[in-house]
This record gives sequence, C-alpha cells and structure tokens, in this order.
Amino acid sequence: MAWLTLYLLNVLWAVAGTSTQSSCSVTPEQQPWVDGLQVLMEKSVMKSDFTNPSILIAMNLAGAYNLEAQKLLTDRLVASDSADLTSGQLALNILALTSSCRDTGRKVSILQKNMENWVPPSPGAEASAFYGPSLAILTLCQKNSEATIPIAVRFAKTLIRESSPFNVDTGAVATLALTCMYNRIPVGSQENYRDLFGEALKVLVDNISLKIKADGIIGDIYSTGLAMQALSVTPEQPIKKWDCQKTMDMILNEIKQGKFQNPMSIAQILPSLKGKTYLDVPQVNCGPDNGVPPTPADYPTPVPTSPSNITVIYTINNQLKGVDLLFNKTMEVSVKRGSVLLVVLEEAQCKDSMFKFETKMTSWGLFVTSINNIAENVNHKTYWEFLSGKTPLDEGVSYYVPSNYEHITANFTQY
Ligand code: B12
Repeated sequence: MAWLTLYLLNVLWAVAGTSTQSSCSVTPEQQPWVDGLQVLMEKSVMKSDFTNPSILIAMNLAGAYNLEAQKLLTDRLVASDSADLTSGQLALNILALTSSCRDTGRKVSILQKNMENWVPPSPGAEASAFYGPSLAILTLCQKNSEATIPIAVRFAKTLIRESSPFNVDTGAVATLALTCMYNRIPVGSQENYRDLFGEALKVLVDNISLKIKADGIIGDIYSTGLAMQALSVTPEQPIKKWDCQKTMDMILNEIKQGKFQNPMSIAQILPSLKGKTYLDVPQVNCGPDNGVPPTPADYPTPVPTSPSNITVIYTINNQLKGVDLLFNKTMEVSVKRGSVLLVVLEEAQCKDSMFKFETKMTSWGLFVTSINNIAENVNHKTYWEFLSGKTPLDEGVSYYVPSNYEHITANFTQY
C-alpha cells in the first residue's frame, strides 16, 4: 500500500512538474513597469481617433484602470459598421465587445458566413494568410463551438498540409483557435476531432518552440506575447522545453529599455504579463470592481534621449515594378537624435520629391503604403519593407528610432 501511495505521489509530482514548467509571474519589483505599460496603452485611447479593438481586449483582460477610455472604446465599437472589415478585424471587434459584455449576435452571424465561404490559401501561400482566419475561428469557437467544427476541420487540415514557411505570430493565434476547439469537442462525438486538432496543434507548438531563442524570446520581442499565450494553454507538449520565467524576465528587460511604447505592442504583451490569454475573454467580469489606477509617480518611464543632430542614410529601392520605373536612390538626412524614422522620411521628402511617400493609419501606427508613386498591393502581395543594413526592422516608421549613420533602406518587395 505504502509503495502504491509513493508511486501515485511520484506520478502526481511528475504531472505537476510538466504543467508548472510553463507557469511564471511578474515579481512585486517588476509590477510598476507592467502597470506603467497599461497606463500608457489606456492613455493612447483618448489621444487617437483610431478604434483599436485589441486595446479593449487587453484592458478588459487586465482589469481596466481608465474607465473613461474603456467606455469610449466600447461605445465606438458598438456604433461601428462591420461592412468594410476583414474577417480578422471583425473577429477582434467581436472579442473586444464580448470582453465588455456587449451583444455581438449580428456581427457573429456575418463572421460565421464569411468563414463558411473561406477559401483556404493555395499551397505555398505566406504563413500570415492564416492570421485573420485564426482570429475568426478563435472568436467563432467562443461563440458557438459546435457550429464552428466544419470550418475548424478545414482549417486544421490545411494547416497540417501547409506547415511551412512558419510565422510565430500566426502560429500562436492558430494555436489559441485550435486549443479552444480542442477544449470544446462535443462529448460522444463520432468523428475523431481530438486527433485532428491535436495533430495540428502539435505541428504548431513544435514550430513555435523551435523559435524559442537562448534568451527566452520567441520569434521576436513583438511575437513573444502571443506565443506565450499559445504555449501556456496548448494541450500538446512542445518538442523544445519552454522556460516561461526566462521569457517573462527578458520581456521585462525589453520593457525597461523602452521597446514597448507602441500601444498595440502593449495590447499584445499585457495579457501574458497578467497571466491571461484570449481564451479568457468569455469569462471577463464586467462588474465595477477594478483596481485603483496607479498614479504616474508610481511607475518608471524610459529616459528620453538628448536633442543633438544625427545623420541617417536613407535608400529607396524598387527593382520589382514597372521596367521604366525601377530606381535606387540614396540620401543623407540630418534629424534630431531620438527622432522616429518617420521624421527621416519627411525630411527626405522635403529635400527631393522622388522621396515622396504616403501612409495609412493601422492598429500598429502608420503603415507606409507608397513611395515615389509605387504603391503596395494586397492582390500582388507587394509592400515596402524597411531594413537597417540587411536586417528587416522590427518596428514601423512611427516608432523605430534610427541611430547615427544607420543605413535604412525601403525596399519594394513581395511577401
Ligand atoms: C500580415 C503582417 C504583415 C503584412 C500585412 C499585409 C497583409 N495583407 O497581410 C506585411 C507583410 C505587408 C507586413 C509588413 C510589415 N510588418 Co507586419 N505583420 C503582419 C502580422 C503577421 C499580422 C497582421 C494582421 O493580419 N493582423 C490582423 C488584422 C485583423 O489586424 P489589422 O490591424 O487589420 O492588420 C493590419 C496591420 O497589422 C497592418 N500591418 C501589418 N504589419 C504592420 C507593421 C506596421 C509597423 C504597421 C504600422 C502596420 C502593419 O497590416 C495588417 C493587414 O492590413 C503581424 C503580427 C502581429 N502580431 O500583429 C505583423 C507585425 C504587425 N508586422 C510587423 C512589422 C515590423 C512589419 C514591417 C515594419 C516589417 C519591415 N521590416 O518592413 C512591415 C511594415 C512596413 C511598412 N510599409 O510600413 C511587426 C510590428 C511590430 C511593431 N512593434 O511595430 C509585427 C507585430 C510582426 C512582429 N512580430 O514583429 N506585415
């Protein structure tokens, strides 16, 4: 009897060991940085006309401090029209409204119809083509999982077939979507959904785990938040062991370096810092029992840089579109130290009309749509990629801060 008890205790200990491998938390010393991020994200709502549902989701999962910002975003989303939205955007709107305990019935029906007509990307499509559909399945699963099964089955089969090239952000959202489906398989169902969703999840989490770097970052710092959510809920164990605390500590270091100034980057990391995931959206409590907002003096902010001038070398390059339109032109631009890349582009445009550019506002800030009249095109999968030397930038023009004599290239290319 004693040996049996000992054996059972051992088994329990081993099981607990595997599940705690992915549990981690923010220390009391680190907490002011997390509060500071949340305050920064919530403040951005009042400063912008852009309605970003991801911010409302993060705010509600974390427990909103700024109730005025929470109400403003909720009201704007309630009043918004679904007509021009992509399925991914509609899904985020539904998740956001759900997190604010609002009715989403009509929007859900539209999304359900969209996804019933979803045509899986053709073989060899870029991985991010699954990002929007993943958000849609995650949302539909939370609303009516049984009706979502046929869509999710098609999605899972396509994913198993198309596992490369792989993108961490997309893999993470797909993992959340299929984990939701896996957890809600109807009892006594004849089909072997558990095997299918399990197999797709295994492919996804193995791929995510292979992107865990030695320092704990998963993909890049801006995909790490979504990847943490995915690895913390998946029923499949990844091929490579994940040290959640290491990842958490590294992200907190990056936060201290000021790398999370973009409200959308905060919206994607905050749930993980609070031990939440998008799977918790249906359980958000909408009662008025939120915490007291920390006063600005309570949390540290990154030190601003000094206003001396620096030189940035800026190249625009199109070797892709229009035989007569090919160009490769470089200019040296002088800007104040600490300026964002957008200032370099504006300065270059002032000096030479060939450098003229256009932008559109998105959830991540300004996206450069065209340079020298060559415009991105979703149907052709073309866009302006920004690089420092040969390395693609990990931020957009409204947040990236170039250093002295850095060579920035805008290259017209395909994804
Ligand atoms: C798909 C995608 C793209 C596609 C978008 C077009 C398309 N038709 O799909 C392409 C390949 C064009 C792209 C480009 C870039 N991207 Co991108 N992209 C994504 C990805 C994987 C999914 C976005 C999405 O579909 N969201 C779902 C829909 C429902 O939301 P949405 O708000 O409508 O999405 C739009 C915006 O996200 C916008 N967008 C996409 N990327 C970026 C980047 C910036 C800086 C801006 C302002 C907007 C923007 O395009 C989306 C579709 O219209 C995200 C991953 C993530 N975690 O969000 C990265 C992501 C947003 N991209 C990123 C980056 C860095 C870029 C580039 C700056 C890369 C580069 N070196 O040039 C460029 C933008 C350059 C420019 N011209 O301004 C980073 C942003 C990090 C940050 N802190 O700013 C992310 C988070 C990836 C990562 N983990 O690092 N991207």
